[in-house]
Amino acid sequence: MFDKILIANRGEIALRILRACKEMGIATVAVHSLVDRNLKHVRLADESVCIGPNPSPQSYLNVPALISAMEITDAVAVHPGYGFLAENADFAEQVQKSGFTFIGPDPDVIRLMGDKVSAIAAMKKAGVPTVPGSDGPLPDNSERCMEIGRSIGYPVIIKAAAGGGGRGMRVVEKEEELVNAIAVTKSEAQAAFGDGTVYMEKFLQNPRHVEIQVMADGQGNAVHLGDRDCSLQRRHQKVLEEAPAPGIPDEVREQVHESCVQACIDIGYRGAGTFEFLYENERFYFIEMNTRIQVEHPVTEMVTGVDLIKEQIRVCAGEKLSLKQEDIVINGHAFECRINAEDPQTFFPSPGKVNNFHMPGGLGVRVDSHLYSGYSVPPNYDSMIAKLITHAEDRETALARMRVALSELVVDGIKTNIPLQEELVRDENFAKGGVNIHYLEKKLGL
Ligand code: MV4
Repeated sequence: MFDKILIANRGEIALRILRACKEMGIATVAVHSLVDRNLKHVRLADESVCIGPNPSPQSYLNVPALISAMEITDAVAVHPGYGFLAENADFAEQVQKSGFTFIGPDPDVIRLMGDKVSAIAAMKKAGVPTVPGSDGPLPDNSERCMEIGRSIGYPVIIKAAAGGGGRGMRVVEKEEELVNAIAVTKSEAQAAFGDGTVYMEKFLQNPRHVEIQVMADGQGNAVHLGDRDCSLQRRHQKVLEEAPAPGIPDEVREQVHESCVQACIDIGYRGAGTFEFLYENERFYFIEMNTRIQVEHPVTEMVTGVDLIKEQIRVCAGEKLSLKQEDIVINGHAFECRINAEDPQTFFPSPGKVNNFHMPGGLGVRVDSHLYSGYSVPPNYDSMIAKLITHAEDRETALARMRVALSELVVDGIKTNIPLQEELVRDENFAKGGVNIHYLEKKLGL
């Protein structure tokens, strides 16, 4: 096992990783920007290194500073968390070339999944259901593109191969708009990602966002840990997630789970991963794979009882998967409310000092947060300040538990989205289960 891990992240996920390391008896190095010197995990880590000024490009994205920090502290592995460098294949490669271990899949696998065209091809080959589409980059030929569009049927969506997470895509309603839409998406993709490759898919009008959690050891063993529904989102930012995804027929669910496990084995996957699907009319359609631990991983931990961060560390240290598929049982239901420092009406970030912080508690209540009374939320980073998670024997009870937990939560001094979350956990349609990806934006009148 690793002697010492450097945590290349901040906030709640850095604290989450720190806790896993401590449980495993692994020494920890926290790295932080200037403004982050008082973060909770920095105080609790065995060692800490200031890696640069506040802007992320000069600190949390500063690869030479991170590698230097590993060298001077004798850390042997780096956990990237989510965001920042978590899915940067060049960073993973630099880490390896410097003689350290990147806690994640091989750089080549990150690269394969980072290019959505190659990711979809790999998934299709492994038997994962995909969206009807161009099955490759669009050619530089208008006639051929129009033929592809006609064979798929309108509406279609043009996506950048280097995009993902909602960046670099455009819906096309009819053939007359196709050629222009391709040209615009291409030039935007070239400017944003330095890669103008685009592909085409059938545009699904009212899908849900359902994702499958996997864990693999890169030695031929892989398991799935069930699914999550993350349909409640605004501008591609998830707001409230749950596990398992409600109302999916057992056969449909089992088939897609198995296809994800097979795909992990096919591509030699190692670590934690998430297969993102659109789900519509009882069918799954693969769209992207995330090669990192995700924000919403706690709902899966609550219903499976598996510590995903510890397992991720174990398999990336070269151990065989400690889990067998038959030992993974989905127990009850879990919700996660993302608590953001933002105006609940305008969604504008609201940094500043938290005068008072009161955490909810009780059976089946979990709070993943780096907050404490007196902490100042800096303006430089993501506005998420806490994740409130509830777990119970069934969906209704877990949702009732969330209503109680939210009513106990106090974050004083800054604006937060707690009022929005209070409204969502009382929404009748959400309570029924299975709202689609447009539900929240429609409710908000966007
Ligand atoms: C789609 C789609 C409909 N049809 N692809 C947006 C984020 C990126 N991961 C993929 N996205 C979408 N791809 C096809 N063929 C609709 C979306 C989409 C979406 C997906 C998941 C969660 C929220 C979303 C919000 C708007 C659009």
